[in-house]
Amino acid sequence: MNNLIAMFGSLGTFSLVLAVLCPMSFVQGQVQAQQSNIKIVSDASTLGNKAFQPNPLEIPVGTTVIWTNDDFGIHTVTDNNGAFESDTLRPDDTFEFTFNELGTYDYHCMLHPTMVAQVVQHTIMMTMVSLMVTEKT
Ligand SMILES: [Cu+2]
Repeated sequence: MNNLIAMFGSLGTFSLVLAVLCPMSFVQGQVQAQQSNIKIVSDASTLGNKAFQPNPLEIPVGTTVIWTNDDFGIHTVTDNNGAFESDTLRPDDTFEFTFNELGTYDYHCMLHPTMVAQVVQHTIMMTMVSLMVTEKT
């Protein structure tokens, strides 16, 4: 019986801690989710679908993605359907684009067409949840 009380006691504490921590980590997650990074890795021109990391990148709606050219060569970030297109990126150059429309974005490097990758927006359900949170804050 004492064990049971102790168990409920710690459960209560546990849920209290959860209740306090969850909204914070949820909001924190939202803030972090607003920006995401992709690297063009070293030797990218030979790496095909591993040239852009991470690939695929999954993001909630409204996220700004920042590409950084960590390679020694020059590259571009070019959407296959024209949604976005960088200038030529020299080493350490960056390019950013904010994704506001749900969908899957295939992109490549114009100078090395074998360099391909994908940015995927979350599902409609996830988008609705993130919109609700955004409106509240
Ligand atoms: Cu390239």
